[in-house]
Amino acid sequence: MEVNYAEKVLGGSIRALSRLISYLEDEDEEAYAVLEMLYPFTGTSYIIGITGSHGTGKSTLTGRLTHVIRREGLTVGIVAVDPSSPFTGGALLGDRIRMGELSTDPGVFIRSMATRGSLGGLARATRDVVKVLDAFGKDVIIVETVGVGQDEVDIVSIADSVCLLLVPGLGDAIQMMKAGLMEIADIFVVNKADRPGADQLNAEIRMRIKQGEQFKPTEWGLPIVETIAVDGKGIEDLWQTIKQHRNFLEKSGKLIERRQEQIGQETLRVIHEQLFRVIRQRLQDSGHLDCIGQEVMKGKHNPYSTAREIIKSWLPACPI
Ligand SMILES: Nc1nc2c(ncn2[C@@H]2O[C@H](COP(=O)(O)OP(=O)(O)O)[C@@H](O)[C@H]2O)c(=O)[nH]1
Ligand SMILES: [Mg+2]
Repeated sequence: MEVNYAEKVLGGSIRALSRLISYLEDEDEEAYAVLEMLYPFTGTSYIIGITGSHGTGKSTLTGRLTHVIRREGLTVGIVAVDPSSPFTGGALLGDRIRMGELSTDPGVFIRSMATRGSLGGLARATRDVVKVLDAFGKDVIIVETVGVGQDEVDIVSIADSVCLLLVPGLGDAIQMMKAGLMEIADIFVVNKADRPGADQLNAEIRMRIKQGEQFKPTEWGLPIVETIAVDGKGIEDLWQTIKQHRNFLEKSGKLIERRQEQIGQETLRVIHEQLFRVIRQRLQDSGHLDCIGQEVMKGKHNPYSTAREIIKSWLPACPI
C-alpha cells in the first residue's frame, strides 16, 4: 500500500475506498494504519442497523429505504453482512440484483461482506468498513445483518438506531425474544404486512414491550412500523421514525452516551485482539505452542494453568 490511501479516500476516490476495504477485510496491518489516519474524520455519519432473521426482507427494505433517503439528497453507504453466504454465494448475488439500480447511483456505495477466515474477523471488518465510509463522508450508513443465532456481528455496538424486522406467521417474535433480540431494537418493523397475521404480530410485540417496561423503563417509546418492502409501502414512515429516534438521541444526550459506550467497547476489543495476536505469534515463533500439548499430555500441566502462567509472564501485575 504505497499510495496514500487516507488522502485519496478523503478526496472522494471510490477506487481507493474499495481497495482500502478489501485490505481491511484481509486484516492488513497497513490498512489499519490508514484507518487510524481516517479516524479523526469519523463521527458525522448516522448509522442505521437493519437486523432480523434470514428472509424477513432486510435487503429489500434496505434498498427501498436508500431510495427514500436519497430523495432528500443525502448520500448512503450500505454494508450488507451475511455470515452464511460464501464469497460468491447466491445471497450475495441476490442482494446485488435487488439493489442493482442503486449501484449506478454515485451517491450510494454498496459493500457485501461474507465470512472471513478468522473468528471475529467479520465483526471487526464490518466495524472498520463503517468507519471508512463515515470518513469518506456518507451521510447515512445502513448495516444489514442477520441478527439471529450465532451471529458474530453485534449490531448494537455499531449502530445509532437498530431496526428489528419481524414478519407475520413465522413465530419469529417468540424466537427473537428467546434470543434476547427484542432488547436491542430501537424500532420494530413488521415487514410483509401484506401477509395474514400482521395485526397479531403487532399485538405480540406491543405486549412484549409492555412487559419489558416493567424491568427497564425507557423514554423512547419503541415504535412499531408496518411495511411492505416489496411495494415500498411504509418505508417513508420508517425513515421518519428513524429521524425521530435520531432527534430523541441527540436532544437527550443519549447519542453521545451511546457512542462513548461503543468506543469503550471497541477499545476493549482492540486490546483483546492485539494482545491475543502478539501472544499467539510469540508462542508460535518460540515453538512453545508445540510443547504445550506434550506437557499437558504428560500430566504436568493443564491448559488453564498453562494459560495463567503465560499471561503472568507477560503481564506480571495481572491478578490471575
Ligand atoms: N410478500 C412480501 N414479500 C417480501 C416483502 N419484503 C420482501 N419480500 C420477499 O422476501 C424474500 C426475502 O427478501 P430479502 O430482502 O432477500 O430478505 P433478507 O434475507 O432479510 O435480506 C424476497 O423474495 C423478497 O421479495 C414484503 O413486504 N412482502
Ligand atoms: Mg439480505
